Amino acid sequence: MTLPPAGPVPLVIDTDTASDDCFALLLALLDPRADLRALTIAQGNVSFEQQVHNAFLVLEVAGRLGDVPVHLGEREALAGGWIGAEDVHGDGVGGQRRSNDAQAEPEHAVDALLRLTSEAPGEITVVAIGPLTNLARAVQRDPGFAGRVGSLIVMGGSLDGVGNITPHAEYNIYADVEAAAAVVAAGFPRLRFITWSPVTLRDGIFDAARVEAIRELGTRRSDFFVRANQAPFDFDTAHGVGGSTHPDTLSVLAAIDPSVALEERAFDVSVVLEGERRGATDFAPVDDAAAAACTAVTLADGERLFGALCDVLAG
Ligand SMILES: [Ca+2]
Repeated sequence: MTLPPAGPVPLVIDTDTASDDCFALLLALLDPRADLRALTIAQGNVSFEQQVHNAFLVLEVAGRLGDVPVHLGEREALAGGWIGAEDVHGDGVGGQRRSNDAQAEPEHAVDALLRLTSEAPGEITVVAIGPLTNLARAVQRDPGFAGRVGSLIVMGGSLDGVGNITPHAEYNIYADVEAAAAVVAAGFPRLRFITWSPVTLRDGIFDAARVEAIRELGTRRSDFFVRANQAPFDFDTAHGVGGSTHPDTLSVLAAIDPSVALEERAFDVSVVLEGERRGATDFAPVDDAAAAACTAVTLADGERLFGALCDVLAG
């Protein structure tokens, strides 16, 4: 039994800002249950500079420019290189451009993660909705980091071995496999997963009717959503998914609204580093929750997810 938090949940979101990341950020910026302390940008979906652009566009759309610091992080995976997903996301915002020239903080994302958790040990929920490079660097730099994170929610992996960038691997894990392995081995005291399959594919889909309902809200934010969501909606529906997928938004909602997780179970987890299953996540159920490495949401309330995002897009 998880009791609802007493006040707004202090959050840091580590993001590869494109499409669903943007909607997750809108939720974190506008839902009164969230107290977003910082954004940290990780290499991922689209080019790093485009991701930075998209983050400032989202702050503008939310009316929160200047309120939340943006810290730039790692531009390549731990092992070097960058695996993008521009075939899914386009530029991540449907060609929309920001009209502000706000600047990122001079402090690096990894330094910000270390500092913010030192200033409030045990209090901050980190929601990681991109590849885990920044988190892994923080773990490498400071062995005490993991113990200072109150809760780490990772969007990544699959409970049933179904991938989305290879037949076996989910994108966020695959885009920095070594980082994911370092994070799951780091001993975060409360590590929670929102996975691609089956949870996102069953509970995190916005079909055409939902997208139309958002369009009909008729606000700047709903227009932003519809345009930024078009490319992934087209990609996903062309690949047999019944709409666009929203695991990042679900991850943020899980941080601020425990009731969206209808069922959450304890697991041990390992990341496959070698061979054709490189980037796969092996989750093994554990009876003793206290001894488990993590939990994973196994059933989520998709209507609650849709409603929570509609609430902030309607404003
Ligand atoms: Ca993401």
